Amino acid sequence: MDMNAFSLKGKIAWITGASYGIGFAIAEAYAAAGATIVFNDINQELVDKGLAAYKEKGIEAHGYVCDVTNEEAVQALVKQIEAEVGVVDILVNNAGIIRRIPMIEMSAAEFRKVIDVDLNAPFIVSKAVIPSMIKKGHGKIINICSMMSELGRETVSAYAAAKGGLKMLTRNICSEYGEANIQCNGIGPGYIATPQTAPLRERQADGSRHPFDQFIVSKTPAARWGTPEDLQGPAVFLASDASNFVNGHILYVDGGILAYIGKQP
Ligand code: NAP
Ligand code: GCO
Repeated sequence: MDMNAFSLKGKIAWITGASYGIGFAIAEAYAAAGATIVFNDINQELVDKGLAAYKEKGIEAHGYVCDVTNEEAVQALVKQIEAEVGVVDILVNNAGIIRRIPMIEMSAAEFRKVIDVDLNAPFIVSKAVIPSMIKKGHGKIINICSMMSELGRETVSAYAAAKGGLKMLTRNICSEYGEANIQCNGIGPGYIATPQTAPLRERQADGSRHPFDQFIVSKTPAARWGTPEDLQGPAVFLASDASNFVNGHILYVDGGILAYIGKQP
């Protein structure tokens, strides 16, 4: 096998919401594999923070302010990226939010907001890049899904609904555009230590570990939280020619959570 199939040399990769966290780690890996990095985030402060962090790693990233829920802004940004950098070969729909609120206390507006960022935005951004991918003859779209694409738990009804929907959007993009040589796959991260999950790992007043932290470690065969770096290898694989016949698949990177019924108390 030609190991260059794993290379991303000459490719342009756009990772949404990638100033820090999982998106940043994926972008870092893509740059190491040879790709040119484009990212956006919701405000200038985050983009500047991201640009500085990429620079520190020796990566010349192209950073833009763009709210991925705003279709007009996304369409304009795609035109700008194509003019300033080139046609996007690899899109990672990473930007996401969570609201942990019991369902009967959650307003419809809060529910809609989560669906808007975590499900409608991947539709909006994918729709904006697919026409140029078709013209170019290839494209890779990677949607960042979740354990909640498969499982439920208290307080995350909107997030689970969105990430479950994102799994099916992934399969539908594969179904509609596979013939155009576009591969659309998902990555389902397990519990990853990032600012998004920091409240679930906060130390208790007495210095002991958060009960949810203990619960996740006991529920994960790997017996630890994941790190953003754990997602790098799978993300490079799904962006590279090495995965050209992998389509509509959700690759769970969860230390084994979905395989495991849990420890007997
Ligand atoms: P994060 O630390 O919260 O980063 C997400 C980024 O997206 C932030 O920079 C955020 O900006 C940005 N963003 C939010 N709304 C946006 C919008 N409308 N337009 C543009 N950017 C926007 O999250 P993460 O933990 O790295 O997670 C990244 C992705 O992985 C998310 O889709 C998340 O659901 C998913 N995921 C995370 C875990 C985990 O355990 N951490 C597990 C499974 C899946 P702000 O800082 O302003 O919010
Ligand atoms: C939660 C978590 C999750 C994770 C992740 C799991 O409150 O249960 O925040 O939903 O972030 O998406 O894969």
